[in-house]
Amino acid sequence: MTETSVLPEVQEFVSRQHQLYIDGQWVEPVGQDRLNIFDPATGKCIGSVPDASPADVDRAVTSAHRAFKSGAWSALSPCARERVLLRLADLVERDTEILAQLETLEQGKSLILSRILESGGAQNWIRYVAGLSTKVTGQSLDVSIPLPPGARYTSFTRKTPVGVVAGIVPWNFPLVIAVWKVLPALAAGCCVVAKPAETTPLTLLYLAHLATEAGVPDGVFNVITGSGSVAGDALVRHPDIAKVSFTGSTPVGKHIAEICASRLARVSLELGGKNPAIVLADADVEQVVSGLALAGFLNQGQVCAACSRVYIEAPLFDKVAAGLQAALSSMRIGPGFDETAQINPLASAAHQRKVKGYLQTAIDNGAEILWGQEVPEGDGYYVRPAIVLNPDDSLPLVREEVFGPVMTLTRVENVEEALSRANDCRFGLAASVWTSSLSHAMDLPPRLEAGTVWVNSHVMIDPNLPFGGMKESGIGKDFGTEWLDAFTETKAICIRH
Ligand code: TAP
Repeated sequence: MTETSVLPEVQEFVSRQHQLYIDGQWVEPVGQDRLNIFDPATGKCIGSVPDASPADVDRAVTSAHRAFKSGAWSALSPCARERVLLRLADLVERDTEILAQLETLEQGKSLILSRILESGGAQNWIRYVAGLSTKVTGQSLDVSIPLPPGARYTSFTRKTPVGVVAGIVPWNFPLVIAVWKVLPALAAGCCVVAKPAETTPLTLLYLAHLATEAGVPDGVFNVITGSGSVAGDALVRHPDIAKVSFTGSTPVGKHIAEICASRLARVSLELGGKNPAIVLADADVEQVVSGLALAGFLNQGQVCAACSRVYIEAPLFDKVAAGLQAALSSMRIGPGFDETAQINPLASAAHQRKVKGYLQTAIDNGAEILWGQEVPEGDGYYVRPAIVLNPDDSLPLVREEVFGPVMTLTRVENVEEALSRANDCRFGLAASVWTSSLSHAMDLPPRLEAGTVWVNSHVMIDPNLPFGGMKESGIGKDFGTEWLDAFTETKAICIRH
């Protein structure tokens, strides 16, 4: 095993006495409570951040509200906003290795993945979103208003920023999802208070340092660290929050939706998934095996769009199962800083317990399981990856989001059986179809109940491809040009002349 050394800048940042980022300043929280951060590869405490109280949340929202009302950001020209955000992307690029290492230290994922999808992905998404600043457009509308007789009207719509946005971030991709929650709001002219997950706050705090350097005005972007049940809840309930942009689990998303409904605050919810793949008898087995091994075990399956259920037409079942077993056996397990390891620890001890619990229930029910390599000795949050063969559909790991390195393979007799079992699920985030037939590639995606459907691929996302769930996987879309709609109000203006 050869582990990449942690940069001195990363060590220094991790060990800082972190504060809250409010009104462009680093400020002490009202209380003394702190949240410890653990290295998932060792289980050791590596630092801490403030556990913000409702009073801290109020300070942050008040600062964002004041900045919004002042027009310091929303009244800047679109080009000026775009310039600041592009500068932020350049700074993320400058510090890309620091951000990648911070991510691996606090979240556990492979450093290679952190470089490509977190610090690399953040740059791409920030640049895409920066460009949206100059694409906020309304429409010109012809109207037929009959009164008073002879009156003429010119009508158009304008998109105006919705106000102060709460951006709430999960722990599976802490940096790039923070970018998804914060940056489009800024592009639309809103001000933001962001909250990271309590186990993975470091990269969002680092992004706040870069935002100051990029020239984001004071109060426009604030970060509070703290628990979901106290700081997150106070943020969502704050009367000056006009919009909540949330990525996380379905139960918390439903709870947030109820709070927002009580005062009609706007809300976008990017929630959990239980994403199926349908493998048809005419699929290319090699492509299926390499594609699904990545889609199921990338980031240890802690991916909202991960493929967790595979329905395979009978003639290919044994070949695909054997191929996936071989792929799994070849995946080395080790810490994220060991660049030769493909499977790394899960993000937290609590999550490790949860995933092991799903597997134990499957074992207790006699499920047939193909295992990956043994996990290393020690206190890291590792879970041995597993493929469960033909599980009973009533097992919790078939019906619920496991969010771990666990995939089920189920033999089906035909396309219709595959479709009906794939759709028999309360989630509807993503799905894939594996086939060499053009007609299946065209016919099946519209019949799958999922916000994104890939053909001969799975889990591939892009800033220009709208992404979001159907059913209990959420409300609203991230990405694409319609992203701006989530952070703007459409105002109709009608001028009589
Ligand atoms: P959650 O437990 O739902 O937590 C997400 C965020 O919400 C965290 O910052 C959490 O803070 C906060 N939170 C918890 N309770 C809250 C409350 N009552 N009010 C306000 N905020 C609250 O999700 P997670 O376990 O971090 O993330 C994994 C989930 O995210 C999975 O279900 C996954 O599918 C989903 N996800 C979805 C997508 C998309 S795009 N659909 C992308 C990534 C992840 P604490 O950390 O302090 O609890």
